[in-house]
Amino acid sequence: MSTTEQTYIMIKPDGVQRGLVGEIIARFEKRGFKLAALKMETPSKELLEKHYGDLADKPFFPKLVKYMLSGPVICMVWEGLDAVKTGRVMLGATNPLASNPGTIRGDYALQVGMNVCHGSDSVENAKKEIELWFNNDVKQYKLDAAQWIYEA
Ligand code: IDP
Ligand code: MG
Repeated sequence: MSTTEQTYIMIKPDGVQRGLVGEIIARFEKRGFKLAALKMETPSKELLEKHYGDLADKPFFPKLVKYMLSGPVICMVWEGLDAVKTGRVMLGATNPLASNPGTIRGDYALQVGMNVCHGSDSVENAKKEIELWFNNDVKQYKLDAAQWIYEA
């Protein structure tokens, strides 16, 4: 059981513009995850093309990059038990119309090209994304509440 798994979560430009930053952070905090890194960033085209490199040959790729360049984003690393998979569950399905209510996309979005947030899809990709966006500069500290989140 790893309570130190980390995931890269990003609030996309629409999430920032729509005032969802606090709400999204609150959901991860309240769930019990530990905030390990946080910044606002206006990413370059090159950075975004690297981040979404696996999708480079998709027809929607240019539109995706344009969307992600449309304003600042919030970059975060959240840490805790099963953080990658649980983060994805909290985000909801890629297409918001297929996302359950109670998920971020299921509560706040309607279209795939405006789906508010990003979350790593595997531990391996989380590692790559944390290196890409934070150069691995994540904080290490003890979350005192952990004793009330994790069983002894
Ligand atoms: P994910 O964000 O749920 O991991 P991916 O398949 O990795 O989904 O796609 C990355 C992002 O590209 C999506 O979050 C969405 O913003 C955008 N995207 C994915 N599929 C489409 C599409 O069919 N049309 C437009 N944008 C898309
Ligand atoms: Mg993805």
